[in-house]
Amino acid sequence: MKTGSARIFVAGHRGMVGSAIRRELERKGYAHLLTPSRHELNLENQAAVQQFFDRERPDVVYLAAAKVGGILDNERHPVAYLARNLLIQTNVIRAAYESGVAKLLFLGSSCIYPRLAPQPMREEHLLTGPLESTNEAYAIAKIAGVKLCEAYRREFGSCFVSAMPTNLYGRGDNYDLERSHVLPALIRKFHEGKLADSPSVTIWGTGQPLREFLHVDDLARACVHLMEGDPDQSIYNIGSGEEISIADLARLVARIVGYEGRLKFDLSRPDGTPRKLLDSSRMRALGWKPEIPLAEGIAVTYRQFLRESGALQRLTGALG
Ligand code: GFB
Repeated sequence: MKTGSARIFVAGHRGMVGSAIRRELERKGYAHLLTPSRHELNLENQAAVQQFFDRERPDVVYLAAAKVGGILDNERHPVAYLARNLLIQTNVIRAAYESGVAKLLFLGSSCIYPRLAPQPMREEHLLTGPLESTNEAYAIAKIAGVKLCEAYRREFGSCFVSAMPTNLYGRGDNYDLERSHVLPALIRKFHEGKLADSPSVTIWGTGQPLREFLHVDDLARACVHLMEGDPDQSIYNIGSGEEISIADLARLVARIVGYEGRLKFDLSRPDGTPRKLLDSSRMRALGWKPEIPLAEGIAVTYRQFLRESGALQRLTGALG
C-alpha cells in the first residue's frame, strides 16, 4: 500500500498517544487520515462504530482510544477502566475485521504483565502470575484486547497486532493531579511549588518504585514503523530500556523546573508495582530505537506545559 493512498483511522486522535501518532503520520506524508470527533463517533456505541467502518472503509487502524490515568484514578474507578475500555476496544477490533481492515495496531500497557514478573519483562511473561492490584481492572481490559487481536490473527489470519508501551509522557498529557500519571504530576507540583516558594513538595509513596519512561513521540515512531512492516508477532514491547526510581525522577524534574525546596514522601499513598522494565528487543530488532533522552524530553514537555497552562490562565482571566 502506498504511503499517500492508505486510509488510516486513528482512534483516540485527541489523546496524548493518538495525537502523537497522528503527527507522525502527517510528518511521513499520509494524506488520508480519518479522525472523527467524539460527537461524530462514540466508540462505546457498537452500531455507530460498525456504521463508521462500513462507510469510511479504513485500510489501517491505530487503536489508541482508551480510558487512561494514573495510579490513584485506576484504584478509584475500576468500573470505568474495565467496562469502557472493553467496550471501545471490542467495538473497534470487531468492526475492523468485519469491514476488511488490512492492519490494526492495538495500544496496550506494560501493566498487563504480572506484578512480580522477571525483569526486564518479555512478551512471553503475559499471564504467568497475578497482576498489580492498583491497576488490575485496566490491565484485564488491555489483556482482553491483546487476546482478541491474537484470536483474529489465529482464526482468520488478520494482521492485528498489539504494542505494549512502558510509562509514557510528553505533549498533550493530563496535568490533573487526581487523575494524572507521575511525570505530569511532578512537573505541575514543582512548577507550582516554585511559583509559591513552597518549602517542600509532596511525592506519593516511598519514592522507591522503579519506572521506565518513554517520550510519546518515540512511541509514535515505533507504532508507525510497526504498521509499515509486516509484524509477525502478536505483542511488541516498546520502552526506552532505562529505569529510574520515583525519588530520582522527582529530583530530575525539580532540577529542570528550577525548584529548590525539599521533597516530602506521603507514605499513605500507594507505590504500585515495585518495578516495571520492558525488554524491547523484539521491537528493536525491527530497526526502531528511542531517540529522546529523558532529561531532554522532560525539558521540552515542561516548556509545552508552560505554553499550555499560560494560554489557559489567560483564557480564564479573559472570561473571569
Ligand atoms: O504514573 P503512576 O500514576 O502509575 O505512578 P503506575 C507511578 C509511581 O509514581 C507510583 C508515584 O509509585 C506513584 O505512587 N508517584 C509519586 C505519583 N508522586 C505521584 C503523583 O503526584 N502522582 C502520581 N500519579 N504518582 C499506572 C497504571 O501505574 O501506569 C496504569 O495505573 C498504566 O494502569 C500506567 O499502566 C502506565 O506506573 O504505578
